[in-house]
Amino acid sequence: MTNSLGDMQNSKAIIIFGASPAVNHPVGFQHFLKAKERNNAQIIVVDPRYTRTAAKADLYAPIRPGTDIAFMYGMLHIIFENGWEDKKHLEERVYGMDLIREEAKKWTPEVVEDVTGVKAELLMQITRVYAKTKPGSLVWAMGLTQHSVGTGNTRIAPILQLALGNMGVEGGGTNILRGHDNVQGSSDMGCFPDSLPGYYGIAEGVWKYYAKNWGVDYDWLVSQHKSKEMMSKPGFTLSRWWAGVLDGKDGNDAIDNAGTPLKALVCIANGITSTSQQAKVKEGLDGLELLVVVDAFANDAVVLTDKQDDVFLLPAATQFETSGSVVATNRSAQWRYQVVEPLYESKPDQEVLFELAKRLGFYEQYTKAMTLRSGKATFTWPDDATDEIAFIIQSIGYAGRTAARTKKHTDNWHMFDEVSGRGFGPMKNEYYGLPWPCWTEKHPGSPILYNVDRPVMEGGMGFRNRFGMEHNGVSQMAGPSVTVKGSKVKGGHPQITKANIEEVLGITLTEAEKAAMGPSWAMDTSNIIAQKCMEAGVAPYGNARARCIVWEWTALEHQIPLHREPLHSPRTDLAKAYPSFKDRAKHYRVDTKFESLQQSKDFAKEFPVNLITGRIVNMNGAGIENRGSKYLVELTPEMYADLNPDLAANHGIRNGDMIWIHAPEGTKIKVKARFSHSLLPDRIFLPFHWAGHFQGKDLSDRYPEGTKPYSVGESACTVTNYGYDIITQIPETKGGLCRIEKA
Ligand SMILES: Nc1nc2c(c(=O)[nH]1)N[C@H]1C(S)=C(S)[C@@H](COP(=O)(O)OP(=O)(O)OC[C@H]3O[C@@H](n4cnc5c(=O)[nH]c(N)nc54)[C@H](O)[C@@H]3O)O[C@H]1N2
Ligand SMILES: Nc1nc2c(c(=O)[nH]1)N[C@H]1C(S)=C(S)[C@@H](COP(=O)(O)OP(=O)(O)OC[C@H]3O[C@@H](n4cnc5c(=O)[nH]c(N)nc54)[C@H](O)[C@@H]3O)O[C@H]1N2
Ligand SMILES: [Mo]
Repeated sequence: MTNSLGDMQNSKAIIIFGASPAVNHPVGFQHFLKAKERNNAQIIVVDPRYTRTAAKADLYAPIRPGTDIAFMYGMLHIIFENGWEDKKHLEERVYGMDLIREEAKKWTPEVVEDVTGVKAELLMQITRVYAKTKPGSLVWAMGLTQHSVGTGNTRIAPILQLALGNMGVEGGGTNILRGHDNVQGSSDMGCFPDSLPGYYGIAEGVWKYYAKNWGVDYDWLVSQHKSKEMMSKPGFTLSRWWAGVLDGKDGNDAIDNAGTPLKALVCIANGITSTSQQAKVKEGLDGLELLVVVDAFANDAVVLTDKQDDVFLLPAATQFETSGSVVATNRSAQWRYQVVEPLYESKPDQEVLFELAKRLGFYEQYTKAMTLRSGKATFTWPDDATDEIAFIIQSIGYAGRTAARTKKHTDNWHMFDEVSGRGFGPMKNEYYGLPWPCWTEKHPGSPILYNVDRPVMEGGMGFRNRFGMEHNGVSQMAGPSVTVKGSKVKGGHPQITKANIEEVLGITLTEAEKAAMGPSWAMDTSNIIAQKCMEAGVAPYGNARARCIVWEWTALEHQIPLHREPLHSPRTDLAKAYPSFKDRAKHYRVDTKFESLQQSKDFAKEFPVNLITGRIVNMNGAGIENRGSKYLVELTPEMYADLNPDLAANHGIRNGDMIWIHAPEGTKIKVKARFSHSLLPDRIFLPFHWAGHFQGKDLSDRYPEGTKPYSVGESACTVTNYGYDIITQIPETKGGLCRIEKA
């Protein structure tokens, strides 16, 4: 999120693609409604379903799933044709919009109507309102990401904002509504298969940086791995770990895992039942030698598997029973205080991990960094861990987010403005939660990314210089007129390194400073680079252009985002005209199909109905927490499918009938039909919060005694189709097909 929920109150137009904050972020949604009250903000919702969020909108477009890129090119087409783009912004702060402009030419309102199902008139009306009402905030969530083109979606959306000059301004920005509590924190902490904490990646130099700051031998780290080469190879993802167990046998996708299948799975706080292709997930679970689930509830994964031995369910304490820093959707930190001691025999997750490290023989190395710099005999959890993070993670500006500062913010919560995040009284000159980048211990945090109208010491900055100095002879630095307010350096400039700091900032370093300094701002634990930058009013990561082209992605055929039909498209003609990517070998260690699957069959003939999955307000994630609550279950006692009465009637289905939903993979689920006018007759909606049934079979006698939830049912993920994003491998849970029949 570039801005914040509070800042939405400054928006005059808000366009929401594939998110339903009224349901999924109901507290944050109040800021959207306040924008309406304060500024008469125009709210536009683009969603295949008429949601509760759409009910509050001024304009609503019932888009066909998986066609948002076409829709946004349609908007760009109209914007460029009418000259509504922000020309100065494009000239001085953006690179590569020409290619976008070329592509947009093809997307006339009529072509867009054919592909997206949204009437040309409506597209024009939406574009006019959004382009002419500024500042405009663009919001998205899972409706854009859970597609084979998810990454393309998340690139075209900022491009639209760049074209309109809506970046780096109050009330503007790209505002992605994050999911779980602290999910932003877990990404910052590197819960990825291809990065150490702080988005550093896993190249050798990064491992060495970490080894040094953890106080462990790099060679020891290498010795813990199968080989040095494997250390820099992305691991399996949560979406496809099971392919690692199935090992390419029986027609399953081939794997590349140093010659061995996966044998053990330790699952901490995740519903295995919320992952696509449950039949494969089940096979994966069954094939493991060891399954350990660390969870606060009896996670439904343990009933899905037929495995009898070596399945362990360890009782985790909840977040009320432990403490530490968490990160909100707008990059701000907050301290979470413990409310009660862990109940019964449960343990907080870190205790479980410490015990595991002891048994595996590396507890000392695992915890060493927490006492390394203070020289204390023992560490204090979680304070020393928080300070270790602040020390090491320079890459996104964690340096100023110490435990002490974070606690101070939480303790003085009432001293901050809800819209701007600015502090009052003793908290003056700080922004609530020190949203990153927070460059130094004196920096106030950055509430709005890329805002050049504020001094760096008040959260200002340009775009990051991440992609070199020039491309095709064009400078990637911001233009001469783009000077961050108060900066000593006029116009664009590169990121600051040890090699260029004296030249760019016009300063002379002492020998001692030079000796202490790291090679660049992102790996300078002395923090001298950042401090010198603050004195000069300069953002350490440079002042560059935002780019619309990812030139290094030639192999993946998508330097600019292009519309590509979902792997299972209801329009076989369009799947031919807009084919998916070439299949991708060794995508996070497993071969992944795109075009070969998409073009293999006329899926639409046998499976003509669009399958949409998502959330409801009284349930969360895989649902085990809520299905264990009598009162929440009463609101939705059983798993169901929403469908239009016209679609139902054509299949002889009445409201409340049980129906089968069949997927192209040959799997099926049995659920209750619920009539709904929120959907057009070509699509159905499934909430994904149930588990405990599998393809018509009730598995609920398998829950450990006393743990059976009040409601069990089919997981929607049993019928979500094969299909994964080309970069992130997120499953295509919002762009598949199905067939329905009365049960
Ligand atoms: N009550 C509740 N709140 C939650 C959660 C929960 O489970 N329950 N989960 C949390 C988590 S982890 C997350 S990630 C967030 C997710 O928050 P959201 O992304 O808002 O949740 P979803 O309901 O999955 O999807 C949002 C919308 O995308 C639409 N959609 C589907 N396909 C497309 C498409 O192709 N294009 C467009 N434009 N729209 C599409 C769906 O119809 C749906 O209304 O919610 C968080 N908040
Ligand atoms: N079809 C379909 N599938 C989807 C999605 C979709 O839209 N459609 N959305 C996807 C998305 S965005 C997400 S985020 C996932 C969500 O799916 P999951 O990540 O599976 O979501 P939760 O049910 O929130 O799982 C959290 C688990 O953590 C446990 N827990 C809670 N607190 C603690 C704790 O402090 N410690 C430990 N160890 N355990 C704890 C809970 O009991 C629960 O079992 O689903 C994904 N799957
Ligand atoms: Mo999520």
